[in-house]
Amino acid sequence: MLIDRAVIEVRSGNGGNGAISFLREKNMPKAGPDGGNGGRGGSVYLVAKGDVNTLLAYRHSRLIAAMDGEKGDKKMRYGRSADDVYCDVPVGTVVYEEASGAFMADLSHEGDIVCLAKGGRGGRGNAAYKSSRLKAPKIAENGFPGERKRIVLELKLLADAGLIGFPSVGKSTFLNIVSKANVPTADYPFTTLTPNLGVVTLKDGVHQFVLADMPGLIEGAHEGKGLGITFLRHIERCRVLVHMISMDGERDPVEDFNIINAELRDYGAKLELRPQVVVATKMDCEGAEERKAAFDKALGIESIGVSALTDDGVDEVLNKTYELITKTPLFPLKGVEEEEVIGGLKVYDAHLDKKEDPFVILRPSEHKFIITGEEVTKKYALINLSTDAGVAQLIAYLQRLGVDEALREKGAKDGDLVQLCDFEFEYIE
Ligand SMILES: Nc1nc2c(ncn2[C@@H]2O[C@H](COP(=O)(O)OP(=O)(O)OP(=O)(O)O)[C@@H](O)[C@H]2O)c(=O)[nH]1
Ligand SMILES: [Mg+2]
Repeated sequence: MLIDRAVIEVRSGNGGNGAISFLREKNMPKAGPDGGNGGRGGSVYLVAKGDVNTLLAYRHSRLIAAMDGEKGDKKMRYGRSADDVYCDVPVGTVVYEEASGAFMADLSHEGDIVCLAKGGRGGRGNAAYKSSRLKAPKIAENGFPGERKRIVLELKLLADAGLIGFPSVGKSTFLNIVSKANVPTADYPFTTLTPNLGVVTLKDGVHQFVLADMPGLIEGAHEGKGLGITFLRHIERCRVLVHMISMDGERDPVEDFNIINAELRDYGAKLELRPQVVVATKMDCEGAEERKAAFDKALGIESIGVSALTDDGVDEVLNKTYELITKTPLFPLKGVEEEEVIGGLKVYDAHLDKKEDPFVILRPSEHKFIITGEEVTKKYALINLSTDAGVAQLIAYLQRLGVDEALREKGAKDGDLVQLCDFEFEYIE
C-alpha cells in the first residue's frame, strides 16, 4: 500500500543560555566578565531522496525533535551547538504547515531540502555585554526558544500524464499494455486502490513519458464517495489527462464524461484546465462504434477509439498524449503561487530572511554540504566567477564569514562536496 500522506510533529532545540561569570584571580576579585554564549539548538530538515518511495516511515506520526544547545560557561566557554536532524522523504513530497495550511515546500528533485523548524540561537553570555560604560555586566541572555509545529507531508507522484475515468473503463489494462507496469485488473469496480506509475516509450524507441493510473472516480467523489478524490493529488503534477470512457454500453458515455469533469473541477486544483486526450475504450464490444459516434457528436469532439484486445488506437493515444505533454507548461500545485529555485536545487528555509545568520550550513547527506542564507546568496550573485580572481574573491569572502570554521564544526571531511547556489567545490581540511 502506498502511504502518501502523513502528519508529523517537529520540534527544534532551544538555544543554550548565556552564562554570567566573572574572572576570579587572587587580589583581583572582579577582573572582568567571562560568561560565554550558549550554543544553538538543533534544526529539523526534510531532504528528498530518490531511494525512498513512500511516507511509510512517518505513518505513525511521531515527534521529530532536535536537541537543545548547551549553556555557556565561565572562562568564555561557548555552549556546544546541537546537531541538526535530517529526515529523508520521497522525491515528490509536498510540505504544508497543518495549522494554517500554508505551503512550505515542494521537494520535487533529489536533494531538495526544507527547514521545518529552526533551532533557537544561543543566548549571549555577560562577556558580550562588556563595554566602556558597563565594565561588570551582570546580565546575560537566555537561549532563544525552538519551534514546535505540526506538518503535513503529501506525496504527489511525478507523472507527465494521468489516466482518469469511471471504474472498470480499462485504465489499468491500458497502463499494462503501454508500459512494463503490472497492475491487477478485474471486471469489478475499484480494482485499483492506489495510483500506479508506468514509463511509456513511444514507437520511435526514444521519447518517453511517465503515465499514472488512477483509481476510478464516480459522482460525488469530491465528497468522499467511492474512493473519494484525495488520490487526485497525484495528478496535480500531470500536464495532460487521458480521460477514458467505456463504449461497452453499460453506462451513458456523455453523462460519465460530464460527471468526471465536474469532479475534477470540484477538486480545486484547476485540474479541469489541463488538456485532455479523450479516449473511447472497449471498442471491440458490440455497438461500440455507434456509441462512440453518438458520443463524439454530442460533445462535438473526436475521441480516439481503443481496444485492449486488438491494440487498435493505442499508439495514437500515446502520440497525442506525448505531443500535448511537450506543448503544455507545468501547472502550479494546489495552494502554491511561485517558488524560487537556486542553482537547480530548491532550498527552503523558513527563517533565512532573518538577519541574524549571514549563512546557514545544511548537510543533506553524509558528504554533501550546502551553504545558504540571504546575505551569502546575495553576495554570491554579485561576484563574477568567470575569472580566477573572482573565484579567489569568493573564497576570501567565505573565509571572512567563517564558513570554513562552520563546515569543520559540522563535521566536513577532506573531499566532501560543498555547494553554494550553482557553485560547487571540494572541502579541504
Ligand atoms: N472487451 C474489452 N474489455 C476490456 C478492455 N480493456 C479492459 N477490459 C476489461 O475491463 C475490466 C476492467 O479493466 P481495468 O483495467 O481493471 O479497469 P480500470 O479502469 O482500471 O478499473 P478500476 O481500477 O476499478 O477503476 C477488466 O475485466 C478488463 O479485462 C477492452 O479494450 N475490451
Ligand atoms: Mg484500475
